[in-house]
Amino acid sequence: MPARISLFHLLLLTVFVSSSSSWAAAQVIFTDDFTNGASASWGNQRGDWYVHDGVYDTHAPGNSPPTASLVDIPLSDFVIELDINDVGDGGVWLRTDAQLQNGVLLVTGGGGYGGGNPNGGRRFYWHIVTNGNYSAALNSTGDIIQNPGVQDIHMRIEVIGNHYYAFMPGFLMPVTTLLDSSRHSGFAGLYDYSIQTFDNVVITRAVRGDTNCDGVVNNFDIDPFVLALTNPAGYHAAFPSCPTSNADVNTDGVINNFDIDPFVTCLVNSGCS
Ligand SMILES: [Ca+2]
Ligand SMILES: [Ca+2]
Ligand SMILES: [Ca+2]
Ligand SMILES: [Ca+2]
Repeated sequence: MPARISLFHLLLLTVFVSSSSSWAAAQVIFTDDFTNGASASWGNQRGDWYVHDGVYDTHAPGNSPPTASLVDIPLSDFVIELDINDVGDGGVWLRTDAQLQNGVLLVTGGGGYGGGNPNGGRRFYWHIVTNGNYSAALNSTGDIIQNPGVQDIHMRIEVIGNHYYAFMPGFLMPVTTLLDSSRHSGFAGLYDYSIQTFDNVVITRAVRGDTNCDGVVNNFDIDPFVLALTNPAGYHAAFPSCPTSNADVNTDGVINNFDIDPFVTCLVNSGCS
């Protein structure tokens, strides 16, 4: 079995690869808890964003066009985590251009406005924005927000390769995913069309192959990689702030034996190309 041979190669690598063990901080590149106003990195492109009570909100929520405040850091593969309080209609911009004409928009608390209440949405889905035009709602969940307009949620969105994953605590699998090859980089930000507010935004740069999230790819990543491959829940417990997609080295959306050979290639090259 080729996969077993490759695992054997991994074991050999643990013996033969000499590693420079440089500890780097996890690749967190942006945080804001809005304790002292909003970071100067927020662009406040649409909606008149402001901070009150330690959270980020709009004076002018809207969806035509959707409001936006983007973090001015270009991103390709990354994870954004955030708290959404009183979740209603709103969402998270991903890999959008600065003009908001091309990008991906994850809608949180969607599906409510059809009932006339932007605070009543219970679903998550995606839009792909192309030259200012919005796709239909893609890959919608069912009604998974139990108390829209009231409930506070935590979200973790992973963006790697052509794959977008939206996670919520309490769900083992992503609540919804998107496969799209139209965008490779861009900005991340927030969208608000309801009473919901945002807090505790953390953006982490994803590094393929860096399965222990110390910022480098070396043989200290071998054991975590094998753990991610064989025991995803155990991996997430051991490295809770690490993008699980770092182990999806061939970026096909799943972590399996087909990631082993690409991972070995990344190891011997001290990083993935
Ligand atoms: Ca806060
Ligand atoms: Ca709001
Ligand atoms: Ca590492
Ligand atoms: Ca894979």
